[in-house]
Amino acid sequence: MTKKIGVLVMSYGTPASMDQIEAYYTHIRRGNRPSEEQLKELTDRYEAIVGGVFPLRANTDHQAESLQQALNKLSAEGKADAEFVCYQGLKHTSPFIEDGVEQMAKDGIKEAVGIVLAPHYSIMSVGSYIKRAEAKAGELGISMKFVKEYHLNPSLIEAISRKVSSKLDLFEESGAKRDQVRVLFSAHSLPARILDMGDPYQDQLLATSKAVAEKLGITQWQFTWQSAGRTAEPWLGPDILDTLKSLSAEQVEDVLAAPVGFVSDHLEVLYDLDIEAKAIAKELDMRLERIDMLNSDPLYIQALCESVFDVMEKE
Ligand code: FEC
Repeated sequence: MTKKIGVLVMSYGTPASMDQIEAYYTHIRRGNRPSEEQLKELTDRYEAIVGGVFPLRANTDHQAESLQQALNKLSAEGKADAEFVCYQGLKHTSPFIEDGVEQMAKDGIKEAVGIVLAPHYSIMSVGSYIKRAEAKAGELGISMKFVKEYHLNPSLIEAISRKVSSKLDLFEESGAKRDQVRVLFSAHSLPARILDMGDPYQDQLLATSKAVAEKLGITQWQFTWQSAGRTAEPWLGPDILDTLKSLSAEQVEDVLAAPVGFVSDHLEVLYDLDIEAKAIAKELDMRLERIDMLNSDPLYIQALCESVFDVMEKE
């Protein structure tokens, strides 16, 4: 009988409906309920992007289904002697990471691989997903391996490069010079103290950005942060809104945002970039476009498959 390998596909998670926003936000805040004002602000942001639909949920569902299909196709072609079953484990909402591991145990899975739908490792992001999954798997006797990062996987770099290139084409078609478009790679900011901890997050993001820029021969690029939390401690900067102001002062007119730290359409892209950053760009009389997100792009799914097989082959 072919053995079954569980694949725990971990992602940030999004509320299931508007009335779940408070519980979701409370979980992000480690059990502290948000004030009425904070809750209203977040609810307004969700309403502004999609009027009550949460795109991250459908995207994660589709990514997990596509990954399962692709892994089993490769397995049937001889890449492995196993049947892969994907389980979702979300960071801040149901099914939680622990629920995903528990479901694997109920289904009799003894061996599993965990992968996060975020290519760059930080102890505060991917590290925390892995810690939770590892603890639950240990408790339930599942042997688990984890993909820690895949920020330089060639299929990932190719997938992002194609997205960047097709938006540069769009600038060109409307008369802008390709090499005068400033490409702004971005990712979710984290508290600046991660740098003192020797965290690889910033270096990995810069490495992805550099690899894409080199592949496409882009010289006019820089990296900036976005979506910083509203807490008293300093977060990594500069923030994209400040970067746009600096670029305007440099007389840059055409900007392409490439949020390489994210893989799906969701709030931090559809609101923070498409609404908030675009409003600032408009005030500055600047054209700001954004690359399409990877979502279930076959090359991204290939990058996930390759990362799963790589980690399985490691002792
Ligand atoms: O579409 C959606 O519903 C969810 C979009 C979403 C994604 C996402 C990814 C990351 N986050 C990361 C770090 C932090 C830290 C805090 C924090 C707070 C929030 C809040 C919302 C939110 N995040 Fe998020 N994040 C998304 C959404 N995030 C909503 C709460 C309100 C706000 O501040 O805007 C601060 C928590 C704290 O108070 O301690 C830190 C990182 C990622 C990318 C990696 C990953 O996907 O795991 C890092 C998507």
